[in-house]
Formats: sequence, structure tokens, C-alpha cells
Amino acid sequence: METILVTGAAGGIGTRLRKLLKGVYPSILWSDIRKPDDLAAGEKFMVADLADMAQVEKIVAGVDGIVHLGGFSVEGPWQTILNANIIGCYNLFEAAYRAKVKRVVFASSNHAVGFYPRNQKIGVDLRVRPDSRYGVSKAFGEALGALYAYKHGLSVTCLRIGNFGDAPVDQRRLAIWLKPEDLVQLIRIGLEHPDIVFETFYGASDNEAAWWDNSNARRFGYKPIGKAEDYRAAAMAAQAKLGPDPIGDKFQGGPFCTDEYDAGRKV
Ligand code: 15L
Repeated sequence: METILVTGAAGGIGTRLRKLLKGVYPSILWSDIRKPDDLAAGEKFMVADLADMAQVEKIVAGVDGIVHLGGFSVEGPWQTILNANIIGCYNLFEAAYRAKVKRVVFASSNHAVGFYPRNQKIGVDLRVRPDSRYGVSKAFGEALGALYAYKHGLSVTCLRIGNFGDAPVDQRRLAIWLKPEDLVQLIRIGLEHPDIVFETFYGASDNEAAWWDNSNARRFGYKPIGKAEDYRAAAMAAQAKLGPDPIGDKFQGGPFCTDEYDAGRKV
């Protein structure tokens, strides 16, 4: 991979990756709907609104691989999710295909499967169970990835990211925490491993409390270094300050499940 495009450069993950991916690939083009405040000298950047195909075509031109972090990263109104994550994701894959990009790593989310209960360990070969419009958009992105992989030959890796950060911040995050350096490993597998056709990995570190079976990622050489248990005491202290959440505490997606929940209302 010579030239990489990373969308979502101004977001939390993108901002961190701008430091961690420095020097990993010869040329990295960063993009977002707005210019990051802390763009470093020498970082190549182009503004693009993912909902506008003409703008997306400009950023994908001439790249070998894409890390697609762009879009709206939490639950939002339908119109916001539709533009940023549904139309935006379609434009990204379609433009990548037209420009003969070889690989796409798609930042999916645990919220594509957030309505699985916490007492069930899940792998990647089961039906999606989104917990939000946001989660639906991530499931849609995974489906698009499969379409472009099997129909058009793009190598696509979907990362169902848990919670990205320096440490797990509560009890739920002890199960789903992703250390930034571990995300870099997963991205590099997606961009470089010779056998990727269409793969789904959980974006999680080596967490003892995990709800996810991430053996598919390990099959491709993933060796996470982060261990959520090292931070258990602090995470549980933070948890003690949160009130109980009878719905969110049952399901993997936590508060995304609680938000707007009214399953007791029969339709
Ligand atoms: C996500 O998908 C979000 O992008 C992030 O902001 C967190 O809410 C994370 O999931 C999580 O589940 O903790």
C-alpha cells in the first residue's frame, strides 16, 4: 500500500491515528467534512462531504487503500444518519470501486450487534441486531462492504469497534475496550494481509470480560496488547458513580439500547 486515504480525520479516532500512522505508509491523505484544528505541518488533507459523490470521487482518486472512519459516530436524527452514514458510506464504496481502489477498512461498530445480551458470547457469523439508527447504518456499511467485495473484488475488512481510548472508562468498557495501538494492528491487517476478501473483526483488545469471540482476527495474526483488566479498579469506581440502567445493563450496546426503548409498547 503506497497511498492511503483516511476519512474522519478530525474525529476522536482520526485525531489519534494521525499520530499513530505517521510513517507507516509512504503517503497518507486525510479527509473530513472540516479541517482538524491540530493538523500538523506535512499532513496532507482535503475537505470532503461524504454525502456529495463528486467530493468523494476527488478524495479517492489515486489511492490504493482506504480507512473509512468518516460519518456520524453516535445515535442521531434519521436525516443526519442518512446523509453521513448511509449515503456517505455508499458514495465511499462506489467511488472506491470506480477508482479501482484495492482495499477498504470500514469502521463499523459494536452497535451493529448491540441488542445481543451481555451473557451471550458472540462471534462474527450471526445476524446483526442493531441498537440504534446509528447501529443500522453500521450494519448497512458492512452489507455494502460484502457487496463490493464479492461482486467487484474489493478487499474489505469491517471492524466492529468497541470503545476506543487509553483506558476502559466503566464496566461495559471492560468488555469492549480497544487500545489505540491495537486498532492500528487491525487496520494494518485489513490493508496488508494477502488473504483478505471480506472479513469482520471485533475492534477490541485482549479483554478478559469480553462478550466477543475475536478468533477471526487472531486467525489473521492479530495479537492485541491492551488488557482491560489492568484498569478494572478505576473502571469499577467510575461505574459506581453511574446509576443502574435496567435496560442498558442487560445488553451489549448499553445506553444505545436504553435510548428511546419502549419494547413494552406492543405495536
Ligand atoms: C461507538 O460506536 C461510538 O462511536 C463511540 O462514541 C462509543 O459510544 C462506543 O461506540 C461505545 O459503545 O462505547
